[in-house]
Amino acid sequence: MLILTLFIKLLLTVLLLLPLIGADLQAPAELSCPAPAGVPGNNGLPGRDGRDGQEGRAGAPGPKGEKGDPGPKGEGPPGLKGPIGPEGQKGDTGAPGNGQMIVHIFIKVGMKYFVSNGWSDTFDAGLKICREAGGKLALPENNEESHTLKEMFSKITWINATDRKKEGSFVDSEGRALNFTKWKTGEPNNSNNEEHCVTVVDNGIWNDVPCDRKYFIVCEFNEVSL
Ligand SMILES: [Ca+2]
Ligand SMILES: [Ca+2]
Repeated sequence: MLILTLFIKLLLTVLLLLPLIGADLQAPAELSCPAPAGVPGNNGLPGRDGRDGQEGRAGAPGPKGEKGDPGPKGEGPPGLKGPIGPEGQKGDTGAPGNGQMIVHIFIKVGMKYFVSNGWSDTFDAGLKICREAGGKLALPENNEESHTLKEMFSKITWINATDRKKEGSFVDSEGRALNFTKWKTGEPNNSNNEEHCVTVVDNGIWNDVPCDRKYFIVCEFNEVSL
């Protein structure tokens, strides 16, 4: 009974004190007062990059680009051997060996003989052929000889005159000055600075031409050398 009495007293005490305790607990709320709205804060820092999205569809083809520079030269293996070509033209008659000369044309002009086998070759080949035959490349020394030399073939023929050592100063193969000349009008003109040997052309007149061309070769002999 005593315990029950104490319990009841305690309970009553708690009930009496409870409003006080609740008032204390609600006091802060009752003490707070409404504050004015604050100033908005600054924007925060940008967030981290998001993850890669899905691959998009292929775009339309771009415009045609400019033509590029040529590529480096290729070096492939050699090709197959081609077929045999057609037969070439008959070559010029060769010079006889051992200084012999097969004469096709033999003409005596004054004290001189013009001899030829009908060869066509370069100026230097003509000098060699005539020297090996015991004569020398023909050099007309008057109008009759010059005209005869041209008439032998009715075509261009070499004569023994050159200005290879000194431009414009024509001499024979032994360096002797010419005693007779019969230049065509406007010749010698040393065209393209490459004409250093002499031919007899139309009507026995002369023209300087490049020495490596091929014209008829006529050798001359005097009566003593025959
Ligand atoms: Ca010349
Ligand atoms: Ca000329």
